[in-house]
Amino acid sequence: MDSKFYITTPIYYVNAQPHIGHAYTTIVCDTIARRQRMLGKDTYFLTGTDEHGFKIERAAQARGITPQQLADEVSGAFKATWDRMEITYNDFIRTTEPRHKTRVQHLFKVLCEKGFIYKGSYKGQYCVQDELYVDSAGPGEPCPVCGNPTETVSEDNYFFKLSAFEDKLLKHYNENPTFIQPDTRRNEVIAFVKSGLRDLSISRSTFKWGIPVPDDPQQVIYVWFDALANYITALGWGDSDAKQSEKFDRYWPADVQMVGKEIVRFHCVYWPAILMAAGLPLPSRIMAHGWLLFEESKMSKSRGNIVRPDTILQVLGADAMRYFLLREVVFGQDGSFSFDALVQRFNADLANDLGNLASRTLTMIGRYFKGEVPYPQAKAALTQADHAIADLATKTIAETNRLFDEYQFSKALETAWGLIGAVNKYIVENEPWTLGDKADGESRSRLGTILYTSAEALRIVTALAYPVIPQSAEKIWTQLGLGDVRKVRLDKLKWGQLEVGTKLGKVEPVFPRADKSAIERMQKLEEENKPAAAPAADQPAGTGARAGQPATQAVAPPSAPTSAPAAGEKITIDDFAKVELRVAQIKVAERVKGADKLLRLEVDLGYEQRQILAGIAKAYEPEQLVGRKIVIVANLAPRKMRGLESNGMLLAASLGEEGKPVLASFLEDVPLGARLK
Ligand code: ME8
Repeated sequence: MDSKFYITTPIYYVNAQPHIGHAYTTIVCDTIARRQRMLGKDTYFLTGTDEHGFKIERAAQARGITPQQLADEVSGAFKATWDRMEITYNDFIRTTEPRHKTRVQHLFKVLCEKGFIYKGSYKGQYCVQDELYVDSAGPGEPCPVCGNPTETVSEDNYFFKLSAFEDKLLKHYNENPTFIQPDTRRNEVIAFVKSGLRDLSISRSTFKWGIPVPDDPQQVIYVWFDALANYITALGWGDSDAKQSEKFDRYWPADVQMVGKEIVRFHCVYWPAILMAAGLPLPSRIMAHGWLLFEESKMSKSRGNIVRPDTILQVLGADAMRYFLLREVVFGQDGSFSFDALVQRFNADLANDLGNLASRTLTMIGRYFKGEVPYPQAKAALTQADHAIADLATKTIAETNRLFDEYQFSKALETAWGLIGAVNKYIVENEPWTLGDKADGESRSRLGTILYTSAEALRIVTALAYPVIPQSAEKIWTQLGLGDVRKVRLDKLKWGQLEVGTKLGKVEPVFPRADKSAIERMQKLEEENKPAAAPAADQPAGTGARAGQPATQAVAPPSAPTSAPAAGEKITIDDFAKVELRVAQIKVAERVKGADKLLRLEVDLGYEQRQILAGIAKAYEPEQLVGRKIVIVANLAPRKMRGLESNGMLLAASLGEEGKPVLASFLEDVPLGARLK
C-alpha cells in the first residue's frame, strides 16, 4: 500500500458529556476513514479529548473533584461512546497523557529556540466562551466570533509571534485554494488575516491546570496551543526517541482535519502558523462543518438542549443515527435534529427502501433457487428494463463515489438510494413472484434474471453505503453470502461482479420498522438522564412578594415546593452558606417561543457559561439585558421547562402587586464569578 490517509476530529473538552453534536463530527470522520480504507489507503484516524484549561479546573471544583478525576471520567465517557458506536479510530489521545505533555513542551522549546516565542505582557480583550484573544475589540465590545461581550484582561505571559506569519498564511491560502473548505469559511479566514494579525498570548499564570511552560512553572501553556499540538504529538512528533516518530513520518501532514465552524480560526490561522514556525508541513485540508441544531438552536451543554448518542443507540442503533446525520444535514451547513425526523428517515429509507429490497430479493432467491444466486439470461435476451438497471448501477457507482469524494454525503446517499428506488420499482413491475411456480425454462430463466439483477444492485448499493451504515451493510453482505464487506475496493466496484452460484447466508430482517413508541422511548430516555423537571414556567416573577412590599428574591420560574422556614423563623449561617450566590454577566437574552413572561439567558460566570430561564420578559426587553452583570443562585439543581434547561436563577427585587422584578446589581465593578457571602 503506497498511499496513506490521515484524518482527525477536534479533541473534545471534558467539561461536558458527549452529545450528538460531537457524534456528528466523529461519524463524518469515521465514514471518511472507512471509505478511504475501501479505496486501498493506509488510513489513520485520530480522535481524543482536550483536558486542560480554566473551564475544566472550575468545572471540577464545582463538583468537588480534581480536574484529573473529571478528565478521567468524561474522557472515559467519550471513549466508551465511540466504542459502543464502533467508531474505527486508530488512536484516542488525551492531553493529560505524559506522551502529549512532554511533546507539547518540546514544541514550545523549539519555537523559543527559533525566536518565535518571547515574554511580554498582554492587556486587551478576551472571549471566555471561545478562549480567544480578540484584538479587534475595545473594552465591552462583542467577540466577532460568538457575539458575546469580551472582557478586559491583563497578564504577563509568553507570546507567539503570529504577526510574522500574516503574509505567509495569505500566500498559502492563495496557492492552496482547497486548504480551507468550504469557501465561505475560507473567505472569512482570509478577511480576518488581511485585517492584521497580532502576536498571540500562549501562556496563562492565573490558574494551574495546564502543561507547565518549560523552565517557568509559574505559567501554564495556553489550552489551544496545547490542544492543537495533539494532531502531531499523537503521531509521536517531539519525542526524544526517534522510533516514536515513525508514525509522524508516515502519516503527517494530515489529509483532512475536520472541525466545527466555530473553531475555524484556531485551525486555519493559529495552527498553520505554529506549524510554519516549527518548520513542519501544513495539513492538506481543514474542513469545517455546520452545527447540529436541536429545538432551533445549536446543540450545546450550556443551552442544555442536548441529545445523547446512547439514547439513539439503545432504540434504533448506530446506523440509524449515522444515516440520518449524513443524509439529512447538508454537509457544511447547519442542520436540525428531531426524533420525529430521525424515525421518519429510518422507516422510509432504511426499513422500507433498503430493507425491502434486501428482504424480497434474498427471500425469493432462497425460495425459488435454494438460496443460490441464479444465472441471468444471455445478454441478447435481456429486456430494456434489465439493461436500464445495469446502466443505472454503473452510473450510480461513479456518481456516488464522486459525491463522497467531494464530501457531499447527503447527495451521495440520495444518489445511491435512487438505485434502490429503481430496483424496487423494477421488481414490482416485473412481478418475479408470478414466475416462481412455473417450471418451464423460459419462466425460470426470466425469474433468474430478475433476481440476479436485483441481487447485484443490492450488492452494489450495500458496498457504497457501507461507510455510512457499516453494521447493517455487514449484515446484508453476509446474507448475500459474500464474506467481508470491508475488503471491497470501491474504486473497482462494477456491475456483474456478483458470482452466479453464490450461496446466501441466513436471511433475516435488517431494519425492523420503528413504530411511534420509538420516539416516546427516546424522549423518555433523555428525560431520565436529565435532572428532575420543573412544572411549566411562565408565572410572573416575584410571586412570593407581599403586595406593596419590596422584596429581593430569586427570579426564576416557580419551582417545586420546598420546606421553607415559617415567617419569622431564623436560619443558621450554615443554611445560608449552602446557597451559592455569584456574579454573572448576561451574554445572550432572547424570548422563549410560546411563553410570554419567560426569557432565555446565557450568562457567563467567568469559569463557565450557562443557560438560565427567568420570568422577567414583561419587565425587561432582551436587548436591555445583554452585558448586564447580575447575581445568580449558581448551585440550584437544573430544571427543564419548555424543553429548555435552566441552570440556576437570577436575583431581583420584586415590586408591587404584580411582583415587577428589578435586577440586583452593583455600583462597583465586580469580577465575574465573585461569590456573595
Ligand atoms: O472546541 N453541531 O471542544 P468542544 C455540530 N476542545 N458539531 C458540534 C456541535 C453541534 N451542535 N457541538 C459540538 C473544542 N460539535 C476544543 C477543540 S481541537 C484542537 C480543540 C463538535 O468539546 C464540533 O466538531 O467544544 C465542534 O467543533 C466540536 O464538537 C467542539 O467540541
